[in-house]
This record gives sequence, C-alpha cells and structure tokens, in this order.
Amino acid sequence: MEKIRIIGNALPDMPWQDKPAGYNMPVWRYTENPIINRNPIKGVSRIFNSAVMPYEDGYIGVFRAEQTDGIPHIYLGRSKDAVHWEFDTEKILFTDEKGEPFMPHYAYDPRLVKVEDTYYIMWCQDGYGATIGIAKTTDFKTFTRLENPFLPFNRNAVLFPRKIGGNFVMLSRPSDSGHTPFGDVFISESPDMEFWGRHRHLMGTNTGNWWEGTKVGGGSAPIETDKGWLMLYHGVVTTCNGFVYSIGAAILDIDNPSIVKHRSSRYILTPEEWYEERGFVPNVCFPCATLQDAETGRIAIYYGCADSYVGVAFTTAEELYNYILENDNAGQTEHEIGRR
Ligand code: BMA
Repeated sequence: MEKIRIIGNALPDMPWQDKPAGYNMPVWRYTENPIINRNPIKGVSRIFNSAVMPYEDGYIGVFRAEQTDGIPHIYLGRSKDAVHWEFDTEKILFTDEKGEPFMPHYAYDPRLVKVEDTYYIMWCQDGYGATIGIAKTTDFKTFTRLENPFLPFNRNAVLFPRKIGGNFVMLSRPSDSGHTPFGDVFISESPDMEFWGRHRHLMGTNTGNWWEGTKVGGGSAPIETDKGWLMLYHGVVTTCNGFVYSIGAAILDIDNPSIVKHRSSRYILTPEEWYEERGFVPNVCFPCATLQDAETGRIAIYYGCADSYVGVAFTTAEELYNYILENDNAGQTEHEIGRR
C-alpha cells in the first residue's frame, strides 16, 4: 500500500465504522443509513445532497430541503455527533451586503467550505437559468450573498478549502438549464471572491468509462494531502431507464489543481442499497461533503441518496489513494489541457 497523509486537523470523534471483513470495495456504507428520513421538518418532505463540517463543539451543515410546495431551499442543521441532526424550522435567509433580504427563488445542492476564517455556501439557483449562488458567514446567524461567480448555465460549484497561489479556487460544471445530458468539470480562480477567471478544463467524460460517460460534476470540497488534492465527484451514465449517479475519485496537483495526476477508471460507490436505488429520483449517489481525521486518515462521505435521503459512507485516504493508483487512467488530454 502506498502511503498518503491528510493535511488538516484531527477529528477523532467523527462518525466511523471499520471496513466489514471480506468487503472488496474501497468505500463501505454506514450500517444505520439513511441518517435523515422523509419529512424531517414541518413543510419539508425530503433532505438530500447536503454538506456538513465541524463547528464549535459539534457539527453544522447546510441541507438541501425539498419543501412540500416542491421548492428546494437551504436549511441549517446542527449535530453533536454528525449523525443525528436538528434542523432550523425556517430556511436560511440570505441578505445582501447592506443587510437587506436577498433570497434566491430556489436553492439546491449546497456545499459548505471554510477558507481562512469565513464559511462559504455555494448552491445552484435561478439566475436566468440554472446558475451558481454563493454566500458567506462567520457566525451562521447572518448569511451575506456575494455576486454570482459565473454566468448561467452552471451547477456544482465547489470551493477549495484554502487559497492556492494567493487566489480562491472553485470547481464548476457548465450545463444547460434542464437536466443536462453533458458536462465537464472546470476550475476557476479569483483574487477576491468576486472576479473569477483563469478558467481551465479539469476533467471530462472522454475517458471511455461507461459509468461516467454522460457528465461529471464536482462533489465534496477537495481534501488536501501530501500526494495532492483528493477529489470526489459524481459521474453519470444514461441508461435506458434514465441517469445513474455514481461517485468517482481523482488526485489533483497540489499547486496547480487544474492538472489531474490520477483518476480512477472505476467508481468508488454506485447505487446498490434500497435508499440509493429507490426514491424521488432513483439511482443517485451524490457526494457533497466529507469529514476527515488527519491523524488516522479516516474519511466519512456525506452523499445524497435517490434525491430522498442523506447517507454516510466510510473510507480512508490510503484505501482511496491506492484504489485510484490501481485503476488510474487520467487521460492524456487532461494532462495536456491542464498544463498551463
Ligand atoms: C442533478 C441535480 C441534483 C440531483 C440529480 C439527480 O441535475 O439536480 O440535485 O440529485 O440531478 O436528480
């Protein structure tokens, strides 16, 4: 086994279960999945595609909550153990820089990333079609929306957890305004979280891997390691019965993350359990966050299941890194286009 070290904080009390004996996949599910069931809040039918992180003496999260009027918004949740969650009864109210209400018509698939002392929430919203919204908070009481980073149509914005070369760095997936039958991941930089540029192609669907042949999109915030950024993403294939969303993994160059160093030709998790295969949209595993312990290399993946539930799955940095290396097929085009 090749060694790999997570660069970051220890998180000894994060959720964890050991790999079941004889299990032959690199990621294993929490036995108590799903961790959030239907109708979790009055007026909310389903919570899925949501992001969590450590906060104060526990955990905090931003949750995609499908209201019973059919409109998704982002709700705040808190937890002592990152498994049992208590949710606010009202959606997060975003304001503009002056403190005036500034709500998106709808908001879905949030990610939550801390850079320096500020927490950023990114989501998809309406902006003359699907586009990225972004807000910041330092106290989880006031949430100030920033300028939209990208033009429509775009989804799956994922910020890196630190600046690289002095700039903020964010993944996104240009798309259409419908269910998007295509899509590659791009990477962009900003000196100030307002003006975004140096857009680079990161990874596409041209690998020949059937499970991710339709579209790929960023997932959880990349994890810093001594071997590069460990990136989890979703890969989608179109079957005769619709899309199937699996989870893929790659390693990006630490100083120039537009370079894909290694990418697994095989998914690391695909819909198999009832809560992944059955729901509002069947066959969806959609990663939006991880918790990790730099001491042990343990990783807990938080992923949306069938647009209906939140699930947790476990792995370690070493398991994933070695799986990626064993199955590496980072395409030559990715190396060439990324090398700038
Ligand atoms: C995508 C997004 C996700 C969703 C997925 C499957 O386009 O809307 O929120 O999980 O479709 O329905």
